[in-house]
Amino acid sequence: MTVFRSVDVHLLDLPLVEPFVASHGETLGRTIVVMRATADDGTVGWGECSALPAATYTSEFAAGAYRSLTDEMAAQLIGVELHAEAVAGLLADFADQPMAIAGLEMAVIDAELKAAGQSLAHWLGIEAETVPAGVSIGLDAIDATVDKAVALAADGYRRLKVKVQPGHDVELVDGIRRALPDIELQVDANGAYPADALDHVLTLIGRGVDAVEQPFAAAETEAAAALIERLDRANPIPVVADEAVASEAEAEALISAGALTGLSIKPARVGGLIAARSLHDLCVSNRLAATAGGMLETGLGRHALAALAGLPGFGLTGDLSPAGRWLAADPWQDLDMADGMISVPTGPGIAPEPDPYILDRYCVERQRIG
Ligand code: OSB
Ligand code: MG
Repeated sequence: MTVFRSVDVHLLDLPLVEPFVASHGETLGRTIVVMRATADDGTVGWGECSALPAATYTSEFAAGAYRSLTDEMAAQLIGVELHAEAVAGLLADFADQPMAIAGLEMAVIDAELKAAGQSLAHWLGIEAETVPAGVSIGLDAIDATVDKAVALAADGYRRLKVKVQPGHDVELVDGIRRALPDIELQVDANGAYPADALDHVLTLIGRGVDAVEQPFAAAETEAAAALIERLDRANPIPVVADEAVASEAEAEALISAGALTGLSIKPARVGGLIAARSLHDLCVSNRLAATAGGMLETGLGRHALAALAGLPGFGLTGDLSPAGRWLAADPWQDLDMADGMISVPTGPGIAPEPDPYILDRYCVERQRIG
């Protein structure tokens, strides 16, 4: 049990290496919330709320999460006997803000682990020392995207996840397949295809796609189920849900409807690392392909993701690139990548302490609660 005396919430504005473009919108800079929780005994834990700068992917966004965390949520953690497993329950009134909850829970987990001198990987029972590196590629002109795919494959990435949308798909997959016939290739539409585009999605898959992520909007359960049924005969690649699943209950409903055969597990989207671990277990017991999903995190969030991805049920390579794939500046140390593999972090807590100068330089607002 830990009692926290303060939470320092920071709103950062970090520069990106290149814009991140998906069918839901464009991210030009990485506004992101991080928080430091300080326990009565002086132990410190860091958490990240990975909500994007704008409410494009889900309804949460960084500046809104900052307000919510500083106005109400962080105060719930102060002065009470607490352990990480209790955080989600304590914040049940804020269940519509899973990314903000995930940030506070991460800070509590980090503090507990640092106090015990344990790594997140140890806490999760991870045996793997490395996990395969995968990388996401945003929407861009076809030629430029194919060039990027070739360059990233040369950097060692084992899997490419390329963003697609209607009119920006078959030619792109053909181009990548011509250049890289053997690479593990996933497409992610962020729900951009209308339900009646089923035949077109099947055509796209037939060009050499190994997994398809969220082809239809989150609510289009029947379209996803129809796609899975049609694939059964032809080429049963995983149909991976991302936006459609924020909780175990939603995952179970889609499993019953035959509407998912894979799941992108993002700790932020599902309310934290503990919920992410439960969803991983659900995937294992239902024989679903699981993949560790990224959210353009800082090195802190990427450290957490790299440990999580070491769980044995993650059979599909995740969005597991170093934070520097997207961020041009980052207060946290980055992941180590060599020969297409990412090292599972083994230091105490989730990640080493951030660089205070870089944190200061890119911090646009901060507030101490408690
Ligand atoms: O749809 O998977 C997505 C990033 C932010 C929001 C949604 C998505 C993504 C990615 C992962 O594609 C990119 C990454 O973190 O490397
Ligand atoms: Mg996705």
